[in-house]
Amino acid sequence: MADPVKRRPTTPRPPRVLLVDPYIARLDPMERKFVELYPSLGLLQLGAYLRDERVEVQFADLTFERDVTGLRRRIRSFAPDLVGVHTKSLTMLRALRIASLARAAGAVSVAGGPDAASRPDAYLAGGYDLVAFGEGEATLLDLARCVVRDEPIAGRPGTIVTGTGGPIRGPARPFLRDLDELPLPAWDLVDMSRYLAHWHRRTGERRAAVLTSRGCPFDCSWCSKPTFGRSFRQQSPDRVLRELRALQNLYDVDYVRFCDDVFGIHRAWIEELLDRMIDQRLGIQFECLARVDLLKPDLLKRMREAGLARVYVGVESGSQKMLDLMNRGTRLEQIERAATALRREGIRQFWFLMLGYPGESLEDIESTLALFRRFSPEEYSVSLAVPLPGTRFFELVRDRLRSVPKPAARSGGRRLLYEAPYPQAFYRWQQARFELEAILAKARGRISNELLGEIAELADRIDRGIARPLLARPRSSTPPPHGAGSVRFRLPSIPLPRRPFRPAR
Ligand code: B12
Ligand code: SF4
Repeated sequence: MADPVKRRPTTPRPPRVLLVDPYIARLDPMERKFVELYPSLGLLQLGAYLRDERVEVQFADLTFERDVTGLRRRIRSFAPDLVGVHTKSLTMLRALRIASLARAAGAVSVAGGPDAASRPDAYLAGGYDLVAFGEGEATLLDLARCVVRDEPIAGRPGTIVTGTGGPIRGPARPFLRDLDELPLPAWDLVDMSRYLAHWHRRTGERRAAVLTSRGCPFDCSWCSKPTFGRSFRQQSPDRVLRELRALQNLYDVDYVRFCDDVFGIHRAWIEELLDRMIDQRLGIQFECLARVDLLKPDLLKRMREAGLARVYVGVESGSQKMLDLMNRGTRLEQIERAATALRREGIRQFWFLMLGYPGESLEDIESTLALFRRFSPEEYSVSLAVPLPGTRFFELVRDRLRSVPKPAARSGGRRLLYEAPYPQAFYRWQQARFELEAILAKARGRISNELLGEIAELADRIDRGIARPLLARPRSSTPPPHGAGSVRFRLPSIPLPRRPFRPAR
């Protein structure tokens, strides 16, 4: 392909960039039930960075849209030089459609974000002029300038274009050295009031998302980390507090989701942040995703004092063998310690569990269920292992991948995507067992323990006497029926120690 930039006339004006988040909440089967809506932090950060460099930026946020009709109009009216689209596997098909809208309007289209970086060929073949990989700020600015100056893009750092002899991949761009230098996210580019109203309706809180770091040094075998790899950088506690205060002042935010891959990797850093939050009586509640090895009881106490209300915990499996196979780097004792401390502190716990990872036996599934029974987390998600391109898990099962009909690409990994140890129907039954277990836990105190025990035992008997003989047979080559692959569940009423959040002092 000719260099896409060659199509553009030379122009002295500032570049115009339209950032697009192709995610449409109402079309996401998971989000319809469990909506976690926040504007894309990556794009908000890119928008702020470009604007500081005198690029004209708009953001087409499809989150609350029905389809791409409004986007088509937006492209026509703004006439961007560059249309930059954020990609996740869930939104790939729509992202490809947007490339054709950009092309029709004569704009250069660039796909960035985790999915395009993991499988650039698919985006280039699907109509994108180029794919950006790695950290986006400097790359997108460079591209915008190249486009208006009519300079060639092929070979620029952080980009991939299609050349006559195959893809031309520029060198990787070094990461930004100091995250504190990034401007605050450009919240004004999206309609924050819609997000805040959404949260207020759902929870009574005004929620926003915040990132304090980029990357993760751990190495779980199923984790896709195409952008930051195993690198890890974090903002100073000062910078984080500045962002929190800005959200409070501008949008009256009272609850924050820290979106870091893993929150509080360095003990000294998190202690300093927590101390400041407590000292300054910030009064913002928060939730975060954490690893059980980092959630030490004394730290959790401090986190609760600073406003921690809920933690997403990557438990994944109740079998040490499986944790080791996943290269998770955590131990069952750490799960038990963290779950106990969370319960003691009255902090809600949302467990991520995974079924169907290669090597998982019936006994391993049973151990996971037993752990789940023991701790009854308030919320959980049991999903089927999804081999994401670019991961070791993907390479491991590459020859066992199942061809997925197109609409499934939109289903957000809700079905078995590879020939797992057992057929999908068996995993669906196992998911139902977790669901039953959660219902029984919820009913504790309202129904006699004897009856609850009998129901649980009946389910175990069905498992051993019917489900296993019928469903846990060696895989056949016939594809199992389509259907849900992930169950997320919320337990509203497990009694927790009553410790309402109050800023210290
Ligand atoms: C926080 C988070 C969420 C939050 C999103 C909050 C928000 N709105 O930002 C929530 C919980 C809502 C979420 C949901 C989902 N997530 Co998520 N999420 C993350 C997480 C942990 C951090 C994302 C983030 O903010 N990163 C920091 C920013 C700065 O980085 P970034 O977004 O990658 O953007 C940078 C570059 O990629 C690049 N860039 C990004 N876009 C573009 C566009 C252009 C044009 C250019 C040039 C550059 C560029 O520049 C940015 C700045 O440097 C990542 C893991 C990770 N580390 O990326 C997973 C991750 C992105 N999520 C993932 C998935 C699968 C999902 C879901 C599909 C899960 C599901 N089945 O429900 C949904 C999708 C819903 C949606 N809205 O699209 C996967 C994506 C894998 C893939 N190949 O698609 C990831 C990588 C996790 C993983 N390892 O599997 N997620
Ligand atoms: S799953 Fe979490 S802890 Fe493991 S590598 Fe990915 S981001 Fe890091």
